[in-house]
Amino acid sequence: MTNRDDNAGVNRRHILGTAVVAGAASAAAGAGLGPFALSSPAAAQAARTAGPGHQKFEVGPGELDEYYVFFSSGQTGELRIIGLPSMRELMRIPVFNRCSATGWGLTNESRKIMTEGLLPATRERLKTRLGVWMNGDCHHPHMSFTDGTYDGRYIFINDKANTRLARIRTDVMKCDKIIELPNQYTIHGMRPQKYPRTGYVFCNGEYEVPLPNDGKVLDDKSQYRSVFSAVDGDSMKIAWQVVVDGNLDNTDADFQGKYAFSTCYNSEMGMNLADMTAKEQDWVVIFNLRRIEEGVKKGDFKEMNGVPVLDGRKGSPYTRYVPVPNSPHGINTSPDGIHVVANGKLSPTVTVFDVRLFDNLFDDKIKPRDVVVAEPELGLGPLHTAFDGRGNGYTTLFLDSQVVKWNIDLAKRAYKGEKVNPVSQKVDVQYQPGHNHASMGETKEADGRWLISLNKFSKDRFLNVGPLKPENDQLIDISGDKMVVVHDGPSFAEPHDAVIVHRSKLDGKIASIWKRDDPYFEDARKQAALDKVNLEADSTVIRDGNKVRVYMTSSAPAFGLETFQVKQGDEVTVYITNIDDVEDLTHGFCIVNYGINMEIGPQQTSSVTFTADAAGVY
Ligand code: K7E
Repeated sequence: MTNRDDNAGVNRRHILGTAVVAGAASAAAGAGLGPFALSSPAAAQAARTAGPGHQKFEVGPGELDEYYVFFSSGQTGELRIIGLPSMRELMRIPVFNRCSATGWGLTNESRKIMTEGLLPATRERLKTRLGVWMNGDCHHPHMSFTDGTYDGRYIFINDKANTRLARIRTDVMKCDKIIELPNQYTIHGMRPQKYPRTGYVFCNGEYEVPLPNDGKVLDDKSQYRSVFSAVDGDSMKIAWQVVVDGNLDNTDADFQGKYAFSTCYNSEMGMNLADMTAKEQDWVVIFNLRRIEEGVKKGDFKEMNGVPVLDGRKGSPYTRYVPVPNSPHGINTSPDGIHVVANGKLSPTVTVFDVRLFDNLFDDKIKPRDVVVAEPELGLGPLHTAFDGRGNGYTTLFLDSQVVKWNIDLAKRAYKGEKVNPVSQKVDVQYQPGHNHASMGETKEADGRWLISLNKFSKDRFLNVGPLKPENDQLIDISGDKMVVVHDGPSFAEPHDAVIVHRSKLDGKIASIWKRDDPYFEDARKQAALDKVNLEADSTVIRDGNKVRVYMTSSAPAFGLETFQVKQGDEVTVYITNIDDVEDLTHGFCIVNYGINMEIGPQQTSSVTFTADAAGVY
C-alpha cells in the first residue's frame, strides 16, 4: 500500500500498478487474512449462511469466490465462467458464436481456429456462407482429468448443432481448437476420460443417419446408424468410432480407464417419437476401451473419412447392451469409483451399476442385468445425478421440479429386498431442472459442499423481460444434513450443464498477460518475420501488390500509427501488438463503418483482414 503515498516519479506503470496492489489487499481481507475483514460492513454481510452450522454463501465486495463454475450456454454457443458461491458471472469465452466485443469470428486468429478443423466438405459449403458457422448448441463443458480429478489443462465443450468439439486453454481462457466429427450426426453426450488422464474425449452421436450420408439412401431405415467417437484430447484428432444400435444420449467414463458407457434410447430403431418411445425398455451401452484399441490394431474396422470405424452393434465383442427402463437420459459415475447411475427420464427410477462387474459381463460369465445393483424409484422425470462424496446421489426430477437426495447404499439394500427407504429429502426448485452439478462432484475429490440446479424455466422468479425468459441456476447448500436453496441466478439461453472446479485447481495457472511466443498468434509472427517487421517495436505499412499489411504497436490510449492510407480495393490486414505488460490493460481496435472491432490483450498480437471497398476517411 506504500505505493499510494509515493508520488515521486509517477509514471503510467506506477499508477496502474497501484490499482493492482489495492486489489490484492482487499482480496486478502476477503479471505479473512487482513485486519479489515472484521471491521468492514462487507465482511459482516458476508457471514450470511443458510442457518446455524451452514457455510457462508455471500461474497462481499472485494472478496473472491472459492470455486470456478464453467457453464455451457446452449444455443448461445459460448462457455461462461461464474464464481461460486456468489454466482457472479466473471467471463464469457466465445466458441461457436461470434463475439463483437473480442472480435471472435472476425479476427484471423479466431477464424483459423473456427475453420481449420472442419471437414473438407463443410469448408467447401462455407465458401458461400460467411466462411464460418456462427451458431452452436453447447451442452456439456468438462475439464480435463489426470488420475481421477481435474488437472487444470483444458475445458472441452460440445456443439450439438453442428457436430463439433471445442477445446479451451485454461491458461488464457481462450478456445484453441475446434474440430468437426465425420460419420456422425450431433455430439450430444461428451465426457473426458478420467483415468489415467484425458486422453480420450468421448462423444455420443445422438441421431441416426444413413452411413455414409451422401443422399443415396433416404428412406431405408435399416441403413441408419449412430456412432460413438473417441477423440484424442491432446491432438484433437479422432482416435476411433464405434457404430451402435439405437440412439446414444449421454455418456460417462469409469475411474479405472477401462470402460465408457452411454445411455441409449430407441431400442425400437424407430424413426418418429411414437415408435422411439414405444417399448418399456432401452439400454445402457458399455464400451470396452482395451478391446476397441485391440480391434483397431488388428484392423477390424472400416475406414470412413480417415477414421477407423468399428462395428459395435449387438453381439459385438466391443460393447454390451444392458436393458434399463424406458429412455434413460443422464449417466453419472459416482466419486466412489464403483457406482454408475443411469437416469430414467420416462421412468421414475434410476438404475445403479457396479463397474467391478463389467469384466465378467464382457467375459460372458454373467447376464447384462446382473451388473445392476439398485434401481430406486425417485420421482417423475429423473434426468441427471450429482454426488457429494459421502455416498449420496442428488437427482433432478424434471416433471416434479425437485431435486431428490438419496443414498446409494440404502438403494442397494432396498434392491435386495430390505425394507429401507433410500430417499432422505426432496427440495423444490424453480422450475423444471435438467442438469445439476455438485462441487468437484464428477471427480474422486467430490467435496459435498455445493450443488447447482440448472432449471429450464424461471417463470415468476425474476422481473418479467418478455416472452423469452432467462433460465434459473439455483445454488443449493448440501454441506449439512438438509439441502437448502440459497440463491437464484438468471442465465441466458440455455446452459444445459456446468462443472464446479475448486480454485486450487487453477490458482497460479491462469495468465494475466500473454506470452510473446504464444502459438495463438504464431501466424502473425511468421508473416512479420517474412516482412522483416519487429511486432513489438515497428509500426509500418507493407504493400505487396494489392495486399497491404499494416503493423502497429499499441499502448493504450495510443497506437503506433496515427493514420494509414490504402487504395480502394486493397485487401488490408491490420496486425496490432499491445506492448503493455500491465494486468487488465486490454486495448480495443475499431474501424468505424467497416464492421471491424477486436480486442488485444496485454502482450498479445491480433489481426483482422478486410477489403477497403469504400473510399473515404474512417
Ligand atoms: Cu440433459 Cu443435452 Cu446434458 Cu440438456 S442434456 S438437460
